[in-house]
Amino acid sequence: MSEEIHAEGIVLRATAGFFEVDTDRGLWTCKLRGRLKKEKQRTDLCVVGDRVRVLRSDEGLGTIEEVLPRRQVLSRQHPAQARREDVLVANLDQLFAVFAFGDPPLHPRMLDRFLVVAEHAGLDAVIVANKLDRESDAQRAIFETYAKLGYPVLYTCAHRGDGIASLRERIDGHVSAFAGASGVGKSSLLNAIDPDLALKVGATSDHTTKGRHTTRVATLHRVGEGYVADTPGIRELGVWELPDEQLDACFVEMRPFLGGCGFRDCRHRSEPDCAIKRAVEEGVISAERYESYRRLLEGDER
Ligand SMILES: Nc1nc2c(ncn2[C@@H]2O[C@H](COP(=O)(O)OP(=O)(O)OP(=O)(O)O)[C@@H](O)[C@H]2O)c(=O)[nH]1
Ligand SMILES: [Mg+2]
Ligand SMILES: [Zn+2]
Repeated sequence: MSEEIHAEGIVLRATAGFFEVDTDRGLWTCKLRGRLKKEKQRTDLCVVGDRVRVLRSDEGLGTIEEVLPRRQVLSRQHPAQARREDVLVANLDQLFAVFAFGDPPLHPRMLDRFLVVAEHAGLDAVIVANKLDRESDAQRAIFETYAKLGYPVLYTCAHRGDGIASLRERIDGHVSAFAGASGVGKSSLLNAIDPDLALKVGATSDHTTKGRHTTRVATLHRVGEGYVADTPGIRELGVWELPDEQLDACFVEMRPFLGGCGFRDCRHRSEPDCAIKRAVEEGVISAERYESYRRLLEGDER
């Protein structure tokens, strides 16, 4: 006697045509319904983060009957085809930009890049300052400048447990991505919240493998009451598709000055009567942040 069970869930993992779906009835392995597959020959038909309706009979494989509309997607340019993009993860609402005291070095330019990605993608950005046990005044001063811009900054120590409860609180109820250089402690932080995750720590910090581009697939982890994407290639994410004229608005402190320049299409480089450059000269906008803006505009870091 075969019983059919309907459920709704979220795709945690997608590999070779199989999808791991976290449903209200448990974790199911599913395939896409044939009709869905035929609709379009696309690889982004169903991706990690998608909300789906699934059907399962007995203990067998589930079938994804329907992919619900996406609220948001984070994509990256396909390395081989400049005009194609891969959807990496759908329905994110939060980006954690994870940095550390001590090692690896804190690059404000990289932090600004993550913040621009988040602003452009409409994600809430949260800055995590990990390895609090190695705190230095100079680095704390850098993090504090971002707190002053209005970004939440969480000071954490994955080893001692500082800030882990607040981090968990921010994760609950959201679908988030963790972005940050290798070695900042992303996996350590997630393990500190939920030791059952048992994520590998210190595994990829081997610098000899750094140049090799392993195209891992994005995976969502259930963490606390939320989901966190372990997102490969976040460095390549998002900014490439950002038109020049939208870049200034991705810097929160520039927003009040937009529209105040002499030229309507001012890019705030060397144009006369530029409200942004004036604000930089007056110290209202930091020279560091302006430098990040310039570099992203010139495409050096896009
Ligand atoms: N001192 C100190 N070390 C930490 C802390 N958190 C993590 N580490 C160490 O930092 C190293 C890297 O931690 P991971 O959690 O693997 O870092 P990751 O960001 O996941 O790195 P990738 O997976 O390579 O991107 C490990 O040796 C951790 O033990 C911390 O709060 N304080
Ligand atoms: Mg890791
Ligand atoms: Zn201007």
